[in-house]
Amino acid sequence: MPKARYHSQITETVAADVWSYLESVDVYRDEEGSWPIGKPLRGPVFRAIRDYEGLTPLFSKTFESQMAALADLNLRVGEEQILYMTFPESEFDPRRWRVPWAGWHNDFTGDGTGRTKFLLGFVLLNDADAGGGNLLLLSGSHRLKEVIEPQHASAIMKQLSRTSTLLNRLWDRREGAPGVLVGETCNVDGVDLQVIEMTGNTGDVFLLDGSLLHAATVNERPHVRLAAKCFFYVTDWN
Ligand SMILES: O=C(O)CCC(=O)C(=O)O
Repeated sequence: MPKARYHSQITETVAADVWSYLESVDVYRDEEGSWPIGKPLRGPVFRAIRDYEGLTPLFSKTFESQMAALADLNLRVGEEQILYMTFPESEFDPRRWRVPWAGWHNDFTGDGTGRTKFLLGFVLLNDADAGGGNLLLLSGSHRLKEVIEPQHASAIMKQLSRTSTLLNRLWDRREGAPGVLVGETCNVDGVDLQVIEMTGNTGDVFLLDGSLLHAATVNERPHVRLAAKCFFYVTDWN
């Protein structure tokens, strides 16, 4: 997973803009009582805000060319830019922390070729500690034949759960145990896999294959988590 650091002045400006935008829906940075905990932020929207235009300064042409250099691919930044906010829900306990089975998905369903069609670019807009409502991902999963096949994530997970004890535990329908599994590795059909939590510092940038399996997690830290995502099309894919 290539990783880079974004200029903090820009991320801080965007984060400040996010907070002033939230004032229009009565959510205030310094008033925890106003934070929407476990309920939609606006209409049916909780966590992901798709029509917020304040991300434009992040996903510029400069960003596009920097990411292209990092991935060594010709890229074009997509129209969809999403802001993810995760408000605190409970106190952090790594043994108790769970991710629902149903939360796992990939943004791009394979088309049988195994060639990347689009990438996901994430920028952290504040520091992201473990258990702070970050993205959890199964690195390497985009290389698995089950993922390359054009099938829904639930079918992929059902097949993969049978191939490894780690994946069977990760996707245990009864409880799941992601907290203790972060960092764990396994190998399926010669592909190295690792459960990774997208932790880091303000401005960190992550570039992911769009077919990688990932899941949103609950925020058990006392601060709000802010991250932005955009899609990149790989333009020399054919
Ligand atoms: O980072 C998040 O909070 C969720 C991201 C996600 O589920 C996605 O990118 O599809």
